[in-house]
Amino acid sequence: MALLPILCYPDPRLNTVARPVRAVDARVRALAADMLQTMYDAQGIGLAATQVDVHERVIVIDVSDERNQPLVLINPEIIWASAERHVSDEGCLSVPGIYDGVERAAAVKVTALDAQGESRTLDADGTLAVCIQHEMDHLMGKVFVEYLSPLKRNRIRTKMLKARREAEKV
Ligand code: K2U
Ligand code: ZN
Repeated sequence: MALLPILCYPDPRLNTVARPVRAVDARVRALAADMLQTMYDAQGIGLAATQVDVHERVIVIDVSDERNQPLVLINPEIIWASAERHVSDEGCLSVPGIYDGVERAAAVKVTALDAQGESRTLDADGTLAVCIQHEMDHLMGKVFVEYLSPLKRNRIRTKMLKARREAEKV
């Protein structure tokens, strides 16, 4: 397995729309394993393939306290979302250090293929529902800062670009 570099906002590659996975094979399973290792290493609870510059519909998630219940969602589709919506504080491994409120459906029903290529249906609420919607946005090329005001988004963009310049100096 390998740690994969995570793209940082405002990298334009984060705005790429991911294509469906054609076959759940050894390559896709290796990608999911590398994504899980990368997510755990970064103390995240989710990661989309888009964030590691692989533009295929693969998401990994682990919302367990023990960090031992990994979910691999391949070609995920939300087939139902509750009318009830909640605002929760979100962060993103591609926008380090930035957290802000985002409104999303309180609960979702998702179908996806698992790492063995089997079709699964998942009912999610709470943090899992938020994470799934956050990661599915990534697969559509959307970063959570796009839900914020233009003023907030521009301040975040400036901060991220400054941090990138500082890192390049080292
Ligand atoms: O897409 C990601 O970067 C993964 C997010 C998933 C997530 C975001 C908001 C709400 C629920 C889940 C992060 O792994 S979770 C929060 C976080 C952000 C930065 C650094 C560490 C953890
Ligand atoms: Zn994210």
